[in-house]
Amino acid sequence: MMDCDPLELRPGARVWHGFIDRTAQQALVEDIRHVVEAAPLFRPVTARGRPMSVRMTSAGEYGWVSDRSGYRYEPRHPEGVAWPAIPGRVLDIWNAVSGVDRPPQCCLVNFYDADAKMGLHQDRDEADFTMPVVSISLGDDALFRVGGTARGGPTQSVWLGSGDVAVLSGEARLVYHGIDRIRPGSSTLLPKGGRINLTLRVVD
Ligand code: MD3
Ligand code: FE
Repeated sequence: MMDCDPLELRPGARVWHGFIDRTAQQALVEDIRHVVEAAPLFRPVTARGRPMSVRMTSAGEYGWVSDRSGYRYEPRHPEGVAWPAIPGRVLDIWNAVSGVDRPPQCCLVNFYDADAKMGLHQDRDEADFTMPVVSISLGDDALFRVGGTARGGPTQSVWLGSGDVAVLSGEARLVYHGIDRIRPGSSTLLPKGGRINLTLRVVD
C-alpha cells in the first residue's frame, strides 16, 4: 500500500490516487472472485421496478439489496446464503484510511460494465453518520461526481482509476455522489474489462 497525501475535494471527501499497487490490486480481484463465487452478482431493481445498470453483491455481516419492496441492508443474499466474510486485504485498507476503530459491517461489490452508471444519491441507509464510507476502485476508470448535501447544487467531477481509494466522512458523509460513466478499455486489470468498486460501511 502506498503512503501518499490525499486530494481533498471538499472537507471530508478525500481521494488517494494510486493507493494500491498493481500486485495488491490483482490480489484484491482474486479475493472478489471468491466473494462472487459464494454470493453471485445480481442486478438490483429499484422500488419502481427499474433494473439498475450496476450488478452487485456484498461481503460482511450485511449486504445491500434493492427490490420492489425498497432498498435496505439484509443479512442474506437474495438466494438465501449468508454473505461471505470481508476479505482481510480489504479490511487492511479500511484500517489504513477510515480513521475509526469499528470494523466495516458491509463491503458492497459494485460491478460496472461499459454502459453502467450510478445516478446521484446519498448513502443514508446506515444508522451512524459519524462512521465514514470507504471506496476502492479496481479496473476501468470512472467519472465520479460529487455535490453538496442538498440536491441540485454545484458538483465537481474526478476520474477514479484502478487502485484509487476514496473516503467520505465528517461533513461530506451525506453529500450527493454518483458515477456518470466509465472509460471502457482504460485498464488491463480485469481480463474482460469493466470496473469493480468496493464500498465499505458500518451499518448499525
Ligand atoms: C469519491 N458507489 O455504492 S463509491 C455506492 O463507485 C456508490 O460504485 C460509487 O456510491 C461507485 O453507494 C461511488 C463512493 C465514494 C465515496 C467517497 C468518495 C466515492 C468517492 C470520496 C471522494 C471521491
Ligand atoms: Fe453511494
